[in-house]
Order: sequence, then C-alpha cells, then structure tokens
Amino acid sequence: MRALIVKQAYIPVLLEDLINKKYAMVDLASSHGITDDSEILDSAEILITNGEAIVGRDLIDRYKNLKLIANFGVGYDGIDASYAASKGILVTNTPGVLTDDVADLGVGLLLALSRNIVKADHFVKDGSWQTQGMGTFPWTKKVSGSKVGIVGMGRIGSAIAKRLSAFDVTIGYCNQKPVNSADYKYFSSLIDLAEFCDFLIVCVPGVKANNHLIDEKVLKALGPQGYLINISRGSVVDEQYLTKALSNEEIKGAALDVFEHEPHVSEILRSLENVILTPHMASATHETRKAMGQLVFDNIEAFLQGKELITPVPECNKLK
Ligand code: 8YV
Repeated sequence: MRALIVKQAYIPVLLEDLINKKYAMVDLASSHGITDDSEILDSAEILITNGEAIVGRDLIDRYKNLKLIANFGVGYDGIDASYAASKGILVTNTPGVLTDDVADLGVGLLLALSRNIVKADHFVKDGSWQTQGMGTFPWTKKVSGSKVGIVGMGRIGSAIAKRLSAFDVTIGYCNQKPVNSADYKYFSSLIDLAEFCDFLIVCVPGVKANNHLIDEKVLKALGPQGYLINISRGSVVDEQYLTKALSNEEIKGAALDVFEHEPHVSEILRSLENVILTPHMASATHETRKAMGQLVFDNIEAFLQGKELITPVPECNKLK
C-alpha cells in the first residue's frame, strides 16, 4: 500500500471524497496521526490536519518522507510550521474563504448576547411569557450607538468592523500597529481598549504570543457593564479567570465559540446564565466548508503537480 496522504484529524466528507477519487488516503484521525506502521511513516508525503489539531515536532519527525502539511482551517497554531519549514516541509491553510462566516457569527453573537436572544427564545418556548405576562422579560443592552473594541484588525477583524459600521457603533481596535486603511480609533494598549468599549471582540490568531492575552487585567478593564466575544482561539482567553469574572459579575457577559480544551467546557462555565456558548462553528456553513475543502484540495493538487501553492503559510516563504 502506498500511503500518499494521511488524514491526521477530522476533515469533512466532501473533502475526503475529493481526495479519495484521485489519491490513496489513510485515515489516522482517531490516533491523531500516530501509527507504528512503517510503510505509512516511510511513504506518506502529505498530512491533512485541521485548525484544532496538534502537529508538533514529534509527529513531523515520525514521517520520514513528509513534504506538505495541508490545514483545513485558517488558524494553524497547532502546527509547528517553523519547524516544518526548517525541514523543507511546506504548510498550507485556508485564509479568505471563511472570513465572512466568522465575521457573521461574531456579529450574531454580539447581537444575541446584548439583546439576550437565546434566553428570550426559551422564555417564550417554556411558557414563561404566557404565565408571567406582557413586559416581564428583562430589558437588554442597546447595540446601535455603542462602543466596540476589536482585538486584531486582520481579515476577520476588518470584516467585523465593516459589518458593525452599519450599526453606527464607535469602533476602536488594538493591533500590532495601526492599519492605514482602517478608519477606526487605534489603541496601542489593550487595557485602554477594554476600558473604552462596551463589547470586546477577540479576532487575533492563537499564536503563542497571544496565549491568555485576555487575562484578569483586561477583563477588569472591560468592567461590570462590558461583554466579551471570542471567535478566534480558546487559548487567547484565560478561561479560568473568565469563568470567575462571569460568576462574580466582574463583566456583564460573554459569547464564546472557542474554548481552551475543546470539546471540553467546564461545568461551571456551562451553568452560567450570562454566557452564550457555541461549538466552534464559526466557519461551519455548507458553503464555506465546501470552499475550505476545495482550497485544501487545490493546494494538494498544486503541490503534486509541482505548481506554486495557492495559500502557503508565511513560514514557507523562507523556503522560496
Ligand atoms: C475550523 C478554524 O473549525 O479556520 C480555523 O482556524 O478554527 C475553523 O475554521 C477548523 O479548522 C475545522 O476543524
């Protein structure tokens, strides 16, 4: 058996079908790519992974003939891309095609959180409205005209800002440096941004430098009337402190699509009234997952045909 491609983590069936029609793929998702099968380890050239999986040095070193790691997702923080590049192994991801969906969910979560839409739905469905009467559902927080802080003004942050501009909100952002094209208020300090805004939306990648970027200090600065929305990576937020801050009402509420130990979410966090939790689904629409799958496939094809990769990660530039 010639194991050309190894599936190291979950990928959707539509991508599997594209690959299986033309190539030999071994499914090692359940063991996260780990195997003792020397035939696979000696011959696999391509590893397919996703945004949540880990492809560290150990795993990379096991595969003696590895040439490409193709990531189904834009975030590739689980892949040691610098190490891969140092061994001449290319890495691709799926930027661009999921920007709209992630931004849409970010805005949807902000609206759901501020207007308490999830609880309002339960209030009607469980008969509370009928028993408690008109006007009994608690008032909520106005979005239009409020202040929004965006942490990370990259592709996704910019798409969120563009959407929210239609709500006449004042947008502030924190980024490594000001973005020239952005007509929004720049903050060099994350604490100042958190103090300024009503809603803080996290849009930075889950790289090591951003680990627990949203910590006790930032949440304290956001304050008892502030809301946090995270659609980037769980690792960016100190989830333990956030849980405490939500329990003690140090902040008003949070909407989270990503978590530190997915799919595990602590019982305390799950039991809180002031949170909306979704299962890392920001890019999970039929249209976008199809586009992501196609992009992974096109990168693989480009690689196998000796053409230029479509979306290599920046670490690969050193290989040029
Ligand atoms: C996916 C993601 O959930 O693109 C990313 O970085 O986290 C998501 O789009 C993931 O890659 C699919 O498993």
